[in-house]
Amino acid sequence: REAAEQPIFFRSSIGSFFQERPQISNPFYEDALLQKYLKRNLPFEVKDAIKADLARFGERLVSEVDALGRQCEKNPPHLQQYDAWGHRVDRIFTCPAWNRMKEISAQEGLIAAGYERVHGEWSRVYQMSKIYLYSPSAGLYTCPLAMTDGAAKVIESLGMTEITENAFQRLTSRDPQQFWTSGQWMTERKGGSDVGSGTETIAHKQADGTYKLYGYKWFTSATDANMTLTLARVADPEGHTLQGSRGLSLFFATLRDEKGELKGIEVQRLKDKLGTRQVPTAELLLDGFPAHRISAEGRGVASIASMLTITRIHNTVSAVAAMRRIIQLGREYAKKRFVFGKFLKEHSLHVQTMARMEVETRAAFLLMMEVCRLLGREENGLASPLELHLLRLLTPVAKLYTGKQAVSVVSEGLECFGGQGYMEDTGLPTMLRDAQVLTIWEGTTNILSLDVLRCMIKSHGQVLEAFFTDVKEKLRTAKGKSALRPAVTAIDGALIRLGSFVQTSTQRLPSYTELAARDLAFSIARIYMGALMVDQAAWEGASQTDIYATLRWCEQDLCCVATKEQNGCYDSESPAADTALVYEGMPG
Ligand code: UCC
Ligand code: FAD
Repeated sequence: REAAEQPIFFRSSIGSFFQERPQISNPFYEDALLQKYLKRNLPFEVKDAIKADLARFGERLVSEVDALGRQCEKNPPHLQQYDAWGHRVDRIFTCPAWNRMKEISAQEGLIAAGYERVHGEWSRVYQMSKIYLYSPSAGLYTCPLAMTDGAAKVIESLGMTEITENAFQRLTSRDPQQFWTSGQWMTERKGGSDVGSGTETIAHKQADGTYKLYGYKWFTSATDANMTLTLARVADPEGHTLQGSRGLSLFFATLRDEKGELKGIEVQRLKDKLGTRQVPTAELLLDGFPAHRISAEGRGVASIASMLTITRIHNTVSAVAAMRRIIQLGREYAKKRFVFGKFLKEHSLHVQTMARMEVETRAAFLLMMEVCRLLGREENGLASPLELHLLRLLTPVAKLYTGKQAVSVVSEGLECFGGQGYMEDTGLPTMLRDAQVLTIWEGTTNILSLDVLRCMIKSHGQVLEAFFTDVKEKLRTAKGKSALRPAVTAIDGALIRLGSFVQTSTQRLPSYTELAARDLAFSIARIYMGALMVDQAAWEGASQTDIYATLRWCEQDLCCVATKEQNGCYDSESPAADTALVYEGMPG
């Protein structure tokens, strides 16, 4: 017991101890795995330029961007619907920091880099590495960027026309004065997943070949965008439309006229959201919104699919980036926080908790990079058929799995700061709120699991064959490394179980496979991530930590689909049992 000469808590004196806050430093230099990935994979001629740019950008993030991101959270957008004299004006106000993010995004070429293709097949790895570093500091400006990238991809894929060429130049511009962002309006009140039956918006053809759209878009994010891509049903001269997906066409439109006024749009309200509060997300009434049809009639969903690929990859990048940032902050904090006689860093149980988060993040990072690499190869005409199948399969797999991981890792990460992790003004709760959306928008976990089935069925199994071939190849190259043997054995075993499940399930009803879809997608994710980790750890430049992380990852249940005999729950009796379980005690 120390005898206090003077009380330290009295009147205005609030004690002398203040916990030091966690600080970020250059996220590029702090990211050992990113650096190893670039060192291992980038060809000599591009390595130095990319690394130098990422290191410079990392400094800019710390010195300038991170504070702007915080401003975006603290000053959310607001809507002015009427002016003082009662005129409907529908102006969305965003804070200066949000507007500055737009300029920075253009200057840094965050979209341009993907389309200039200066680094050939590595252009996407370069661009996405930059966005990965940017994301946790960006105040969710990554949301409009994702949709902007997606729109550029759709325009490029459909072939440039007189109407879309200017838009493409702007979406991919490095000049802040020229740069445009795009929205992506698919969701209506009846359905965001089920777009085919949910879309009520009708397009009426005008004499000049353009259209006017009438409908209600229930979620439109970053509605401060310059343009949008959206879906609607073309009405015939009698006003009839075709229902279902086959009735949907894709439209391009700019939002405002020369005076900056919205054209044929009423902003009904801004959404009151759990997170993503930095982003203006609106409900829009389209009341004669002028638009151009850019897909063939009835090919709307198929034409917007390339956008979904890009935005789902961005979602993955944001998920992995959030995990990486919470670990960077958490480990820095653990060096400063002193409890029970030592720093948190010296409490093995605490470090074990963070090590588990690190294993998740490493696996997710490698999957993210693989998808970006495949995208770059596809866009540069270098992808083999096997790689094209993998890109199609791994895009939804990566989105659905990393979204779930991000919620769990970021939640654990908040706990690493104790009560402070729950305090708004630390900025930490924002990370959890913003992680939660990653599992919902751009397709929920179940919808993406069904997308995995869709691509397996549509390719007549070739997508899955590519998966098996590639995993086996990755394991083969690592078989000589004795330290990795337990991991290789675990993946081998999981692959056999998955293979036999797929074999038996093809003889069953589609409803059986549908019930297994989520477990199947999770199994594909875990096995593929394991294979990527083995591959990384088998590299001659790998470190002991790569091996350790791989072994830890492969300790989990890598194949979580099961047949009835293995207590699987996908047969014809399961839905009734599930329903009884869920609805027990609920009247009606
Ligand atoms: O949430 C949104 C924006 C959020 C803000 C941006 C954040 C970005 C991340 C930033 C991080 C910070 S925008 C709304 C997103 N909405 C969705 O993702 C919709 C979810 N629902 C689906 O994905 C459904 O599966 C649908 C809508 C695609 C299902 O439609 P259908 O019409 O029932 O599907 P079909 O009939 O199976 O497919 C129609 C065609 C087929 O091609 P064809 O006709 O040639 O046989 C499919 O193969 O579309 C093709 N298709 C695809 N192709 C469908 N999905 C895909 C796909 N994923 N890839 C390639
Ligand atoms: P529902 O389809 O009603 O889903 C409810 C639940 O049912 C989910 O758990 C889902 O997985 C499950 N489910 C649905 N169908 C099936 C099935 N066949 N089998 C098994 N389970 C199923 N949309 C846009 O178009 N543009 C935007 O800019 C945009 N911004 C958004 C911003 C935010 C912050 C949020 C939260 C959403 C945004 N959305 C946007 C909408 C978003 O894409 C949809 O909310 C999402 O796709 C889910 O659709 P839903 O809300 O209709 O959910």
